Amino acid sequence: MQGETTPVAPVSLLGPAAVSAWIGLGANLGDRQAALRTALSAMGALPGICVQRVSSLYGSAPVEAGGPDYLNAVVQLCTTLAPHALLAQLQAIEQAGGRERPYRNAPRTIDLDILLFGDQVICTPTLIVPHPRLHERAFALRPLAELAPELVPAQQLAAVAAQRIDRVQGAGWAL
Ligand code: A4P
Ligand code: MG
Repeated sequence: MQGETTPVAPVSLLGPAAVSAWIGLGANLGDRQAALRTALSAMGALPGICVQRVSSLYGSAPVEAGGPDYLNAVVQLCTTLAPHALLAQLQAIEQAGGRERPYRNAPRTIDLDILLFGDQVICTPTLIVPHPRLHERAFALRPLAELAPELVPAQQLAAVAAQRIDRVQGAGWAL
């Protein structure tokens, strides 16, 4: 029909076995934007990972945590890595970014969480996907909904509407 477009699945340079993974990025210590940008380019440099899309940058009040405001964003990766291998690579990037873990939800230079890994449901001692607190957090849901509204039910966004979060910059923050 004229005027209608057919949705086209994103073409992956990694081949048909590649899966879309959605990663939440957060930082509330040091040069937060530089830390997010460094983590993003480190992800893109890894074999078996393509960065497909990057959300806007959001400023957010700490949720269930103290310390300064966060910068948060979500990126869509395409990857041939298995989920635990991806987690290990993300943790290595966190370490390189000076991440310290003195106590639960402590302020951090960089946090990289796997929010979704394709449509997989994973429940192991070291990895739970979808991320177990995704649905409770505007700082993850808002940028995810910006990139993939079909993945975020409207009632989930409504339920976190009281959490303070502001879009501070478009996707150009990543350049
Ligand atoms: N782990 C299990 N599942 C996953 C997953 N899907 N992705 C395990 C990443 N890691 C996963 O994580 C602790 C352990 O969770 C890891 O060893 C891994 O095996 P961590 O990164 O050491 O600690 P964390 O980040 O404090 O834990 P977590 O569970 O990611 O924390 P949350 O619940 O995400 O909360 N407020 C604002 N405004 N913005 C934020 O970014 N972040 C948090 C962290 C709290 N409040 C915040 C923000
Ligand atoms: Mg984490």
